[in-house]
Amino acid sequence: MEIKVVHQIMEWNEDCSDKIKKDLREKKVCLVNVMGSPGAGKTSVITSIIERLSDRFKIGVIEGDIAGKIDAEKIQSLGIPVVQLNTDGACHIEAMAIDNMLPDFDLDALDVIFVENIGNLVCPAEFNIGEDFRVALLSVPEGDDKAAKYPLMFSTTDALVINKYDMVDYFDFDTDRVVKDATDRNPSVKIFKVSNKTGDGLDEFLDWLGKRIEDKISA
Ligand SMILES: Nc1nc2c(ncn2[C@@H]2O[C@H](COP(=O)(O)OP(=O)(O)O)[C@@H](O)[C@H]2O)c(=O)[nH]1
Ligand SMILES: [Mg+2]
Ligand SMILES: [Zn+2]
Repeated sequence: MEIKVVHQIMEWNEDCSDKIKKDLREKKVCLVNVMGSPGAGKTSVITSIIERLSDRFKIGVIEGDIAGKIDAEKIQSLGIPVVQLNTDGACHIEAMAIDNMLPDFDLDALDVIFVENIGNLVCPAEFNIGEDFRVALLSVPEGDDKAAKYPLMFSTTDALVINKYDMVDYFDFDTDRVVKDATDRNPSVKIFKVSNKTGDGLDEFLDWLGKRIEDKISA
């Protein structure tokens, strides 16, 4: 007789992710999962979002890091409610951690929570954390082969931000290749070329992001 195999952790994670979605829908709060390599610019892009969208949306942030609270301190200095999640070695965030952290926020006073996931192009993409949508970052210095090498990250994201585009002339970075690799697997992905240093490309990205948040909290 065949032995039954149950994938406990993933199923548990999915249940918890669904619960978070339900809880946040009731509170009309949108959750955005921001992913990418260490140094891709996740904190920088969240900072740009706060600077440009906080007159329109009430924003909260969950900062995921293996250790420390460097990024949470940056966000707090902008006057934004933030909670730091330390995974103490774990390389991704699971839904249960988010569920445990939500009571730390006044959800009635928020429109959107951005979660900065652990810097990693692999397993964060495997775990839903109750997000309404995903934003994946790939920065120019990481190289143009990453969408092909880490397919799950780029095939499950709603938006791909190609960050540090101010550096594109200094690297052999074939943007068309990234766009092709990402869209072959994920035809509906929105791709933005952005520089958080110069601000180029941010308007297009923030237009899209603002509409997605608006749709979610007015639904
Ligand atoms: N040149 C350039 N540097 C950037 C850009 N975005 C972020 N950085 C720099 O990249 C480094 C890592 O950024 P950070 O936001 O901390 O990345 P994270 O680890 O993904 O959160 C920092 O030194 C940023 O100043 C960009 O668009 N252009
Ligand atoms: Mg960071
Ligand atoms: Zn992991």
